[in-house]
Amino acid sequence: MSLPELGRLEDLPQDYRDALSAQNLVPLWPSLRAVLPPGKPIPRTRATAWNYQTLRPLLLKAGELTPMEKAERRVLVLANPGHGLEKMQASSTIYLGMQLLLPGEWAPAHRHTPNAVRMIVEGEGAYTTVDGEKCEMQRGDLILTPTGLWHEHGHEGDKPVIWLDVLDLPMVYYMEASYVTEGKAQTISSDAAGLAYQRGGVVPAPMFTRSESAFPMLRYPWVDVRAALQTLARTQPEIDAVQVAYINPETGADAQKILGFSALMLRPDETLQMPARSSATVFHVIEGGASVLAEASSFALGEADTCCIPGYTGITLVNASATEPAFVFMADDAPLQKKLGVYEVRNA
Ligand code: GTQ
Repeated sequence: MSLPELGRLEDLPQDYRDALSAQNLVPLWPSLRAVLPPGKPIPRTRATAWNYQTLRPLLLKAGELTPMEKAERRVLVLANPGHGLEKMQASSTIYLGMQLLLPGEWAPAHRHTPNAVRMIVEGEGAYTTVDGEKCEMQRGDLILTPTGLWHEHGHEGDKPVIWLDVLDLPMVYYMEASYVTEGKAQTISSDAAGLAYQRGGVVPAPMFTRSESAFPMLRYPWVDVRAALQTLARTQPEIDAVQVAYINPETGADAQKILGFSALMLRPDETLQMPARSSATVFHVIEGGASVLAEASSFALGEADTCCIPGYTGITLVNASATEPAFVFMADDAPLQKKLGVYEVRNA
């Protein structure tokens, strides 16, 4: 059923419009259909892909052009043209950046209100210290930098290290709650506190006491996540999707409060139809190749390529190989939408 057409701003006498403006008043009806479109939102977020082999030399060039002291964080932001590049957002809530650290460099300690995670893309020997815990960075590892925790990055290896930053910065910035505090180098208190969580089904419980830390596990090593996916594929071949969620092992809740993270194994030759969900989704290929098809868009992603698909869009993923699995990291804003009561899944 089509909705009745509403009056336009131009239909109103100019002196009346001026009188409204002078009092900081705005008539709703000319804009009502824009803010409450029928049936489904009109996203600003455009389906967009970023090719790693194209952005990599540009990021390495930034390493020549801009020393660490002039960057603090040497990052090229994966910006969605639908929002305007200067907004530095991949979707309405998600920020993506590729960060470069060269051998011997140090990105100084700070803490901020937005939550971050790092997905390590290439290189060896770098580490990030989060709340005193030294987390080594290896390909495919996910490292949390939750809101308010001190963090700094260092590099003891001999080749460039690159990782993907995923932050809820656009959301926290929109709330006018985004700020940073600079700090001194942290004293490392542990380099393995999270290791005690790496066996499913058991958690540390000294003297029958469980951790009350809001973020008990900061590093999710890729070797373990990959092994979990392969075990799932082997033991439950009938499963709809070989997918695992990154969670807080103490509570079982999402690893962070605003953005959600998961890893998916596409079996050889697999085509996976994902229902339209209200949340926007980011895909980043850890290993292999995958095509992402979403309405009129289609991206053939290779290793380390990244794309963002707006919400309310059905998505089909296709493994490009008939013989090898593909491994894909995903980020979305479903935890936020669920907390706010606006999360939806629309089955075709
Ligand atoms: O590494 O702390 O991509 O503070 C953007 C803001 C990374 C970081 C980003 C940040 C960081």
